[in-house]
Amino acid sequence: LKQKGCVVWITGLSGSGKSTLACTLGRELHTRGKLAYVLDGDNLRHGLNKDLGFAAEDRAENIRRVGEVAKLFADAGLVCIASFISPYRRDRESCRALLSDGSFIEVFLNMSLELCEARDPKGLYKLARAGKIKGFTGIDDPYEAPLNCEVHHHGVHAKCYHFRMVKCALFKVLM
Ligand code: GGZ
Repeated sequence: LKQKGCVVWITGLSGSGKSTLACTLGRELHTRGKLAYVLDGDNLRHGLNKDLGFAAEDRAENIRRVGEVAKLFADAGLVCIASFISPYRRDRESCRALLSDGSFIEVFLNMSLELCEARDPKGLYKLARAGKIKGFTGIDDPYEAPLNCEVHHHGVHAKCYHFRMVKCALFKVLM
């Protein structure tokens, strides 16, 4: 196996399209013969991280564990695509520090809160506005945007931007 592993780290608000992009990217890589694996809330927060909630220290621990697992996948030669809100800059930087230079590709889906809230695919923003979910990212919990990410995408609407994003990310992955 001659594949060099890396981590593609997708960050952004809830509803910014992280999971869709992660999934598309994973499929694109498979068609190109690259081994890839997606880590997201669905396979982490229901298993390894099911003891964690959304308080700041829980999110930090969530991201710390994800970073360590992503590093293991990268060591094994896979492209590990991690799709988490990961709202705190410091936590993302700690994950970056686990990887060698060039092996951590941070992708920021910069979709405005207004658009994410308008989409509200799971109705969570509505619940957060009604005070039924406390500490929701973007509403009453902060999101710290990356300062130096490898890929920065200004989202307008979720459907049509993925291809360009995927190609951009892929280019860096395949270099
Ligand atoms: C943010 C929350 C919260 C709170 C539940 N804040 O749109 P989703 O549903 O599928 O994505 C969100 C997911 C976030 O999990 P992460 O592991 O990515 O978060 S973090 O990186 O901050 O640890 C949302 C749902 O969980 N969710 N409560 N309070 N998102």
